[in-house]
Amino acid sequence: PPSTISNRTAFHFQAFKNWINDPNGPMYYNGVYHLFYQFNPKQPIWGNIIWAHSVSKDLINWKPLKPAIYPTGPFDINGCWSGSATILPGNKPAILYTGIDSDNRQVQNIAFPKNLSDPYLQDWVKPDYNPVISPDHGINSSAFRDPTTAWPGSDGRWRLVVGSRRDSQGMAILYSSEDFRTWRMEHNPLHVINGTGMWECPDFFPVSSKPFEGVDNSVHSNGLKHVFKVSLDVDRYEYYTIGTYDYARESYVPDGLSSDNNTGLRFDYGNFYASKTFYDGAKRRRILLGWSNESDSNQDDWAKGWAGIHTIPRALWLSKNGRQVVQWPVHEVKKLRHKHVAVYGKKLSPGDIFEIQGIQASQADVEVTFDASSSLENAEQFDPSWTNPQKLCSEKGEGTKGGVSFGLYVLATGDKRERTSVFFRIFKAKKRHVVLFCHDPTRSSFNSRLYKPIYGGFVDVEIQNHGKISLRSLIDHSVVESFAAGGKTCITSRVYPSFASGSNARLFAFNNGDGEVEISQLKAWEMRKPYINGI
Ligand code: DQQ
Repeated sequence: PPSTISNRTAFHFQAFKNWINDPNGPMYYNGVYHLFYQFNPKQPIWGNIIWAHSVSKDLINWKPLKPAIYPTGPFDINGCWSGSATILPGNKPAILYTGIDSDNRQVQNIAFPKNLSDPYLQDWVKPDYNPVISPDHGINSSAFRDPTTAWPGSDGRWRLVVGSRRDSQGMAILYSSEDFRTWRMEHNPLHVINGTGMWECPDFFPVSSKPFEGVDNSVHSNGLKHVFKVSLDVDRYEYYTIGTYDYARESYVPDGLSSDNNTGLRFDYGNFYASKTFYDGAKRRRILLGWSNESDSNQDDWAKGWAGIHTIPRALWLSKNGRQVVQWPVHEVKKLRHKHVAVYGKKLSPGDIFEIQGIQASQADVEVTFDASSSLENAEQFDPSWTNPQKLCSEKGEGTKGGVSFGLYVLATGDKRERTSVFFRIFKAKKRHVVLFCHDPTRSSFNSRLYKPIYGGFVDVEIQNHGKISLRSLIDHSVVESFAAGGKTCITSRVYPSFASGSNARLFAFNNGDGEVEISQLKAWEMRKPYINGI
């Protein structure tokens, strides 16, 4: 069976119809959250790209407005691609975005609100002096896009970076400006890495070590850590590092401390791309938005009439040990919770599958803490050569019995022939245990035309100290967004159940391991449907 209307998400951001991709220029301005996004007004496939525009008071309900930025001049006549917003002194927003010009070159353009007293900033004007940044100095004009939010450097001049590559060297080219109009390329890029290919949608921002808090892009202070993220066109995943912004040298220096030897961590180990953060001045937090592409076929997208969603906005901060960021859905999403069920102290013996009944589990928020302390001795030996968590999840997929392995079946049918597995597998290494977190959609649907990748990430916790691990999953018809260990490892998957939809979708907890595992606590809420872009 093809994916159908029943697979449409209910509380995730999406367009009324047609194609959406990257979140663009998110900002909080005078009491309103603005979100722009890459949109094809005509079809449910990529093309004819403009900036659609929605506004919100709570990041959950979204009012659609008319498109904000669309081709109007030689500097963007072939498309208006991704970019960012900066709020200039005097409380004046500016947008910088990539235009595809009349020669099909990628150039950077600026746009300003026409009328600052319009609370929704519906009309945007593009000055005649566009483009403001062109691919000069030997820059590859088909690999030059996605300007970041700007920040003031130590000399007071504005800085921003544009994603690019020179041959296979990925780079974030640095520009500076006195007046936000005339931009000069700095001799040294902010950051480069050989062999990584085109850097799309770079993001660079200071990060707070206080849980749930954020720091504005303009803040300078000693010891303040920065995050640098890119979306890699070569593998379609995003990678970030934590490091220091050297103001004097105008360069970013990664710490080299991240658990994976600095080759890059991931905000999300699943279907998540072209993300962007912004500083929310109202609640003093940094918020991350990402695009989650469809993983059904084009044929299915034409039948559905829509493609692409954004993930639930997440607050993002630095973990206690400073080695990674932590993410958590914004608290506003809890407004959608209503009817709920709870389970306490439920023991799962090896092979047990336990149904959590009483809510409609196709549109739900589940928070669970598992206690595996009595089972840790059963953990399989970890082989240090297992450095690829995604591969490990595939090799030890959801059907693999033994060791320590437990989790949830979400979007499952009563007979469990359809199910998406969200699970942990715990291994014993030399000094500590290793926690692997996986999404396995292998059995998620009877539709044979789906892309069903298994995703995985390691979770940086000391489970041997207490045996407990928490999991939260936001389940919304065709998306499962999971947060392990309070948001240390996140995975998003798109799944299209043929039968486990609407009131037929069930929720189970399972134990595939050799020892007992307890559900210390589980709460599952049905979620209400907010108003999103007309639906
Ligand atoms: N999407 C935009 C580009 C960006 C890519 C085009 C990333 O600006 O590099 O729709 O998904």
